Amino acid sequence: MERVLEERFGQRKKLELEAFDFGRTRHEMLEEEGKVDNKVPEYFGVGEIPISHAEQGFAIEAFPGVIIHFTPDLLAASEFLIADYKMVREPKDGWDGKFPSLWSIYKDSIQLDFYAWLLTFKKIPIKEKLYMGEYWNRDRTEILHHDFVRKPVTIVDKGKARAWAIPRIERLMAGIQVYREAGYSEIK
Ligand SMILES: [Mn+2]
Repeated sequence: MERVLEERFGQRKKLELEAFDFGRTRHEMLEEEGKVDNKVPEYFGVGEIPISHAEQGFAIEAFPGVIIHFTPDLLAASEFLIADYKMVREPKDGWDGKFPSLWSIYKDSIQLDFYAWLLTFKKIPIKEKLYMGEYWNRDRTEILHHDFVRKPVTIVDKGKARAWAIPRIERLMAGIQVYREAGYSEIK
């Protein structure tokens, strides 16, 4: 069931990220750069972020019997901050020197609020989220632009993320129940 949940939650991310492998590799590179002095690369312009967790996986029993796996790009626990690298690819028609703000792209994303809520189970009280974006050209050969946005994560945001998760998990568990009643012992 853990695996099923993982896949379900992973699906949103897969849909969001068209070039999964590219993003993955770039994330790994950024993680390596971050390890050099435990700081975020300077070119993002975010100032000093004391990284406490880089790409650390968490498994949290968020509801009875429901374990959720997730891996934030980075945490700065001393600043109560969660951060996420984003790779934005140039659209077909190009940007023409006008880059959309990172916030305009991710303002409706629930991902970091949801992670922030999950981290309360680990006694890491997140109060802020930070998106750091690289804007790549269409061919993915160069970075044309950087942008970042830092926003508060309130108790209300975390509550909304929790509320967002509940019907999804219920639907999933109801689906699993149907399979069980039909006599399947395991879902493949
Ligand atoms: Mn990321």
